[in-house]
Amino acid sequence: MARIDSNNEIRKRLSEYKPGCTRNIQGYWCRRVCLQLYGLSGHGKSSFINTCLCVVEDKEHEMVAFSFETEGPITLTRDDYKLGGLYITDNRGLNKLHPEEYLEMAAQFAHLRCHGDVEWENGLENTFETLRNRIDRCHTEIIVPVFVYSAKYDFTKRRPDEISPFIREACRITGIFPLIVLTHCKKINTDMVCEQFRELGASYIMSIENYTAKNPRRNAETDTKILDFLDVCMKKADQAIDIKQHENNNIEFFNEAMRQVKALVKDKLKEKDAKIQELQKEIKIDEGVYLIIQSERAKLKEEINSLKNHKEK
Ligand SMILES: Nc1nc2c(ncn2[C@@H]2O[C@H](COP(=O)(O)OP(=O)(O)O)[C@@H](O)[C@H]2O)c(=O)[nH]1
Ligand SMILES: [Mg+2]
Repeated sequence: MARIDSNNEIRKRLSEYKPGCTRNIQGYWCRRVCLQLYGLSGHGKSSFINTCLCVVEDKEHEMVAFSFETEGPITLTRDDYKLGGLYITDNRGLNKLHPEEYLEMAAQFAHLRCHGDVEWENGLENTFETLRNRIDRCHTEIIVPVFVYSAKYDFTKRRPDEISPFIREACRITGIFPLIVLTHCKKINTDMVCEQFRELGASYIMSIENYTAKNPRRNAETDTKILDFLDVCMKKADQAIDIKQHENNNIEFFNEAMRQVKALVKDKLKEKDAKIQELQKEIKIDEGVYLIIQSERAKLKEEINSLKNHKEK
């Protein structure tokens, strides 16, 4: 009974939540707190959103954010969902924890991505326009990074090294150490995975079994975990709002923006170099043909001259 009261208390706090309110610092710069989920594709990000939505709204499970059984990335758009006064965003899943995904992740955490289409605009002009339009976000939004990892996947020797930069970078950009959500935990002992994440520096790790189409029935344990998690998110966000009010967010924004532009320019230069090499090859071929024609012409000339001489004799 006490727990139900406490769950309803958290639901009420969530519905009334305004950035900064848990520290009595409302009216400050931040107008929006967004929990940004990230992690490998198929690890349960969309399902986690659906789980949070039905728990916060205290209703039956529904597939609001699309979730599929698949190997490839399915979430191609970044959509916001409201959890009371918080927002939660479903990002495109990472595929292989490759460096190019690392750059994309950094852009998302640095307020550089619009919602909707995930693809980075092509062309420098569009990129600059996007940056100009996004600058206001770094003054009005706090991002709480949430790393989602399925406990059914082995945390092999390589995994911590692969994941570590994604955790550290999200922390550096947002100022908040990512909260870890372990999914698929029903039949799995998560002690080892938790330990590995702790070694990477995580202090908040939650293990849950998402509500899904196959497992839609809500239970008190999962509901409580989700609400406790969201309670922690409100507190972490307000702590960051408090700290960041004295910081100049422009510098972080521009540093990240410049890093993105540099990467884009480097890519474009690579493309141009490849094209130049291709054209040079074609020119060489043309030069070869020209030399053959010249030599054939010279031979013909010689033959004509010798014929002429022969005739004159
Ligand atoms: N058993 C179980 N299945 C899950 C859990 N979370 C997600 N799934 C399933 O895993 C698949 C991929 O989940 P999805 O939420 O689309 O992953 P995303 O790519 O990270 O958004 C779907 O078939 C889900 O139903 C969980 O905690 N337990
Ligand atoms: Mg998804």
